Parts: sequence; structure tokens; C-alpha cells
Amino acid sequence: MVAHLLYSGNLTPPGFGTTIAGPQKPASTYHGKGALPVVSRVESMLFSRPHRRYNPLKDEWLLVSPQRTQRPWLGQVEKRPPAQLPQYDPGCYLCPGNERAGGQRNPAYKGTYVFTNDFPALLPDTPPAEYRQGDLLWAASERGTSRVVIFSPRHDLTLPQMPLDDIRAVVDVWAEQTAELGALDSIGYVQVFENKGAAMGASNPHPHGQIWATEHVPTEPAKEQRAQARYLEEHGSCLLCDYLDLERALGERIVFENDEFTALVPFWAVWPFEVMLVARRHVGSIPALDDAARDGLADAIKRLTVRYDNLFSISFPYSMGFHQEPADGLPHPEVHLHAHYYPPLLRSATVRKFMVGYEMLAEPQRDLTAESAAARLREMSETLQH
Ligand code: H2U
Ligand code: ZN
Repeated sequence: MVAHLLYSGNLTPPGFGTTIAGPQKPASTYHGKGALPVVSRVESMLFSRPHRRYNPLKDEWLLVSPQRTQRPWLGQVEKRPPAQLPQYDPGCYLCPGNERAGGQRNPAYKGTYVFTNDFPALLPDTPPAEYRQGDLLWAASERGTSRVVIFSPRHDLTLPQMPLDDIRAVVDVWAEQTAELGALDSIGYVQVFENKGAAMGASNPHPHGQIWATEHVPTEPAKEQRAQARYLEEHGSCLLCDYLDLERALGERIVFENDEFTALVPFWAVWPFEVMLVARRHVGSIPALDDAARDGLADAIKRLTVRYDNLFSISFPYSMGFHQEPADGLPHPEVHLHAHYYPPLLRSATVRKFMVGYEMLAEPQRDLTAESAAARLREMSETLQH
């Protein structure tokens, strides 16, 4: 029998009420602010057994199997990241003054440093072209550029180890780059991201991220933009503003917050310790953040990444990135700036979650509930312990 929830809100997904997609239409309605929904019975009945959760940002479902967290692990174990690195590595292609793999030499930069990727995935001068055979074979040229953003001249630091002012400088670079690239006629979207740690494919421990700017809005932000636009149309309010109100009222998935950003494990999290940093005031892009909000973002990044490092006492790997409004010059009231953190580690420094089998063929699945992940992260100290 399907458990009928005691609560549901104005986030009621389109699949609700149908027999295939999820629970039936719920009894009460939450309007974003005010009375708290009753969740205790739901938690014990539903959340401790296999269930599906809806991701309203992507309009997708995932499977949660909380009863599996105790299963034994005889599979691959990850290498622990090296503990001690030199401040300067003569063999590093990102350290100041060194030659890069492409033959160019980095200047003796003192803070952040941005350069065009020597092996770019996108090229600015790609001539426009399209190939199409009916609805089955379709290809189109894509203009764009890929840049590398070095966060610090120090080879041995990571964001959680950097002083707050230096993280703020990284936020400013993201904002400048988004504005500069977004102003180009050929660019429709600016994707800011960071792969941290070998487990996520980062090619070098020197603290850096990347920016790929493209002509079209890529698949993931486009999916979110569509869902946010539909929500705005149906509810007359912003999806993430309403979601934030709801999560702040419930509290159980909030990790921490400052005046500008809230860090939470989304109800629909897929990666074990997935976190979203959500701007507390409605804003569409990194350049649109004012001075206080940029400080708030730097503070939230530091506090989150320190908690991550403390979780398994290692430099915690993840892929993170921002979702912001398209750079098409049009108003996008539906888009609410946020960052996703997707860390692969599951239960220790060496055991990771694999997105294989069922995830590749059916839908994402997780064992640990979002609520227990949030509780673990809430317990972590905001002072680096190693
Ligand atoms: P990761 O975020 O995956 O570590 O990628 C770093 C980027 O740096 C990668 O895209 C680029 C690679 O192409 N790179 C250079 O542009 N110049 C170099 O000398 C080596 C790496
Ligand atoms: Zn280096």
C-alpha cells in the first residue's frame, strides 16, 4: 500500500496523483511559510524503507534504500590523498612561473590566475553548421571557450585551508569571468565548476577550477531552468525561494547557514553527502551577488569544505559547480543561483559510491538518507582537524 503523506506542499510534483510515479495526492497543503507539516509518522513509515523521492529541480525521481547502509564492502578502495605537499612544485603546470603542458609559461602570479585551457573542449571560432536527418540524426556546431581558474599560488592549499579573503577573491573572479564571457554574443551560458581530488578526476592537486562557456545552455542547467520556469508559472513564486523556506522551517536537512547562503542536503540528494548552497535572497547569477552576498558565499564555501574535510579526516573530493541564469540578455526571474556539491565518498575515506548498474540503466539510487547525511555534516566542526 502506498503511504499517504501527512504533508505535501506547493512543490507537489507533476507525477503525484498518478499510480506509477509516486504517492497519491496528499491531505494537507503547505504554503511556504507558517504552519509546519507533520512529518514524524511519515519519517518512520516511509523514510526507513525503500522509497522514491522527487527532484523538482530536475523533474526526476530517485530511489532511496536506507536499509542497505549496513551492507559489507569488498570492492574497490580509494587511495588516500597525499598528506603533505610542497608549497611550490617545480613539476606542477599550475604553479607560478612554471611551464604548462601546452608550452606557455605562467606568470609569477600572487593571487588568483585565469588562463585559457591549453586543451580546450570548446573553441570560440567554430563556424556555424548543422546536420540533420529527420528527428533521428541531429548535430550542431557549438562555439565557446574553456578557462582554468587557479585559486592560489600555493600548491599545497585547498579551498578549506585558504584564508577567507582569498576565497572571496575566487568568488570575485567567478563573477568577473561570468560577466565577461556572458557579455560575448557567441556565449549563452557560463558554467563555473571545480573537480577536487583524484577520485573526481582532478588532474592536479594545485587548487583550481574551470569555467566552460558555451553558445547553448547545457543539459543539466537547461533541465533545471525548465523546471524552475514551470514552477514559477504554476505557483507565481520561485521554486528555490519556496524550497528554502520549507527546508528552513523543517530544519532537518539544513547543515548550516549565514545571512546570505544556506547549506542543505537536498531532500532529493543522490550523492552520499551531496549539498546545495542556496542564496538566501533571490538572485540569478554570481555577478549579481552584492558585496555582502559574496562575503557570505566565501564564508559558506569555507565552512562547508572544512566540514567535508573533517568528515573522513582527509582532503574531501567532490565536483561542485554553480547553476545560474543563461547569458542571453533576457530576464530570468525563474532562475535562483545555487551551487551543487557532489562528493563521491560514502562511508569512509576509501569507500566511494559508484553510479553504475541501476543508476546508469534505471534511476539514481542512494542508501544513506538525506536526513542522516545532513545530521552527520551538522555534527562536524568548522575548524579544520587535520
Ligand atoms: P581538472 O579540473 O580536471 O583538474 O582539469 C584541469 C584542466 O587544466 C584540464 O582541463 C588543463 C587541462 O586541459 N590544463 C591546461 O590547460 N594546461 C596544462 O598545462 C595542463 C592542464
Ligand atoms: Zn602547483
